[in-house]
Amino acid sequence: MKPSILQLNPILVPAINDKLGELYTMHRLFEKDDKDAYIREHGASIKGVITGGHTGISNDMIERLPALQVIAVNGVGTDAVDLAFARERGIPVTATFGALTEDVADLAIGLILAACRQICPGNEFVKTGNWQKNSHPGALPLSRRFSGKRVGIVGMGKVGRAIAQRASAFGCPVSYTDLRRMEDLPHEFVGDLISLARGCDILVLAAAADKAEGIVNAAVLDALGKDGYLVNIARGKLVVESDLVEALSNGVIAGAGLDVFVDEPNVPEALFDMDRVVLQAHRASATEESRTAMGEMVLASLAQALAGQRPEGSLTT
Ligand code: 8YV
Repeated sequence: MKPSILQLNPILVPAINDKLGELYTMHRLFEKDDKDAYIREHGASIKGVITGGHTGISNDMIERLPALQVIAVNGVGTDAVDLAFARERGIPVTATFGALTEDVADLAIGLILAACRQICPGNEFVKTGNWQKNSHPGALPLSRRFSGKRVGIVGMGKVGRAIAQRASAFGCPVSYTDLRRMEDLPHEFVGDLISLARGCDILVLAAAADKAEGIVNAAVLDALGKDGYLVNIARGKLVVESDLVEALSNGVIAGAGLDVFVDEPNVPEALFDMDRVVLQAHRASATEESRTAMGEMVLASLAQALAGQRPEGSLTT
C-alpha cells in the first residue's frame, strides 16, 4: 500500500504532482470543504505532510497525525512551523533551501526597479491609451535612478547575499544587518536596524521572520526617510503594516515594493492607489524553475524520511 501524504497547499508543477501521485496516496486537504472531518477520517494514516512556507502547520494539526514521520515545507520560511514542538516529537522538518534563491533575489531587484522607475504606472499609461490622449513629456512625473543607490539588506542568508550580488552589479554600495557580522562578506555590517535604514536609500527585507515580527516600524521608516524605498520579499509580518501605510501616505518614505503582507491575500487598500508602491501576490519563488527544484526537494525529503533515514537538511532531527 502506498504511504499517505497530507498536502496543505497546491503544487503547481504537473510533473511533481504526477510523481507524488505515483508514489503516494495524496490527501489534498486544500480541496476539501470540511477539513476537520477529513482529518478525523484520515489523520491516523498520514505519514508525511507537504505545506507551504507561509502556511506551515499548526501544533494542533501535528497532534492529530500520530503516524507523522516528516513535514516537508515547500519553501524556505519555516516561521509557520513550531520547530521546537516538532523537535520534541522527533519529527523532521525540511525546507527547500537553495532552490529558490535566484528567483527571489531577481524579484527583489525587479521590485526595486519597478518602484524607482515607476514601471507599473508607465505600463498603465501606455496600455490604457492615455499616452495618445496626452503625449506631453510631463504627463508622467520623473522617476528615480536605482544604479548607485545605497542598498541596505536585512538578513544575509542565501537570498540576502544573492540580492547583494545583484545590487553590486548595479554599482550600489551594500550594507547589511543580521544577528552577527559575516566575515566572508565585503559589505559593511551595521549592528542595528535604525542605523542601517538611516544609511541607505533602499531597505530590502530578506530575513527569516521567526523572531523578527514587527522589526520594521515607524521609527525605522522615519530613519529610511523621504527619499527611501522599502522592499519586502520575505514575510509581511516583519513590518508593522499600519506604520508602513502611514509612512507611505504621509511621504515619510518615497515608495515601496512589496511581495508579502501580514494577512495574505488581504492587502491594505490604501496601497492600491499609490503609484510609488508596486505590489505582487507573494510571487517571488513562483517560476517554473524554482517550483520544480522545490518540488524535487520535497520528493527527496519524503522518500528519505519514509525510508527511515534522516532527511537531508532536516532542521529538527
Ligand atoms: C514559497 C515562501 O514559495 O519560501 C517561502 O518561505 O513563502 C514562498 O515563497 C511558498 O511557500 C510556496 O509554497
